Amino acid sequence: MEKRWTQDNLTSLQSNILAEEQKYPGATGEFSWILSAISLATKAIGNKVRCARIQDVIGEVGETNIQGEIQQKLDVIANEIIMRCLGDRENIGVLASEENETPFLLRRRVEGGRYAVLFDPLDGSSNIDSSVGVGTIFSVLRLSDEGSREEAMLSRGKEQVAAGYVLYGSSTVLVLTTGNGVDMFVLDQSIGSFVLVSKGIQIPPDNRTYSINEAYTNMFSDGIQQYLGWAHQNNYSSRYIGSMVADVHRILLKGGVFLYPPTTDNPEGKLRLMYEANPMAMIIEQAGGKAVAKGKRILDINPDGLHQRTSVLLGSTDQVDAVLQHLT
Ligand code: AHM
Ligand code: MG
Repeated sequence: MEKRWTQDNLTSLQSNILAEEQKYPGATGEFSWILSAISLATKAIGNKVRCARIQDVIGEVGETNIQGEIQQKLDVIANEIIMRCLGDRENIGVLASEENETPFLLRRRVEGGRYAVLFDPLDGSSNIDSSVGVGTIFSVLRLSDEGSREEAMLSRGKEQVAAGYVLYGSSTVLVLTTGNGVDMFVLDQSIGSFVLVSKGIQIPPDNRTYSINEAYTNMFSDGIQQYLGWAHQNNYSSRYIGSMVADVHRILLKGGVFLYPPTTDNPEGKLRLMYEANPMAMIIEQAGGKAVAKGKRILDINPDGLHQRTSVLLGSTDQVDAVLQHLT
């Protein structure tokens, strides 16, 4: 049962993590270090996002990233902030980003670098010039001893030890799971801290709302087109921001289903498995929902590359199942 927090019991992100760690004998406190760095980085990124058009942070830098996508100035700024905030954390061995072709090897395992942190520094950044909600997505994995730095982090999503996102929306919201439910924090600007507002979030069922870029309908499979036709006949509503963090956040709180299926242009899907689909899938599953791609649980996909793309179908279990019924 979701428990709501009030100002009467003010808990910061930091104290919540420390309290959670104390439940596990032998916990080393390593997460506190990683998550405090993520918290610092996202506060700094949020600050830049909120200065759009006041400072020179909007527009394209004239470069494309490894995905062949045009980089926005804020993509680059957000990436640099994360590198600066996480780069000196002693237990982070590897940092990998949507914006960098190869991951940064910070320190080897024998030097204490036990974790990889993978992130999309500013998801939905093509929306930034119209002040739409954008976000940072992150995934934390244990590094294996085997292989190159990239191979060492290519674990399935179900091996993630933590996942989360920060939505820079009308408020700045941090959603986090460490595999023990989903908690939500809101940045209280007056004290500069993420404050716990909701613990053990569960996605509500029975919300007939889908979130998909419906303009691509002719490029979707027959099954997806049939689902959309069925939804039109069955009193569905549609919400699509085009910023995954904002769309998924709405679904986490209100229910419904998010789809980014394969298209004829992107037959593997558009979204990235390791730092978009996997962390979102872990959050959604931890909140009682379902996340699949090509009929398979996203968290079970064996990755073959850091920037691998995947289709995404996630949300309330009943609404994901309603889509799957049309895909057989
Ligand atoms: P990005 O990581 O380059 O910002 O792209 C990912 C974004 C998602 O936030 C969003 O769900 C999707 O791209 C929207 O794509 P489209 O414009 O094709 O609907
Ligand atoms: Mg993205």
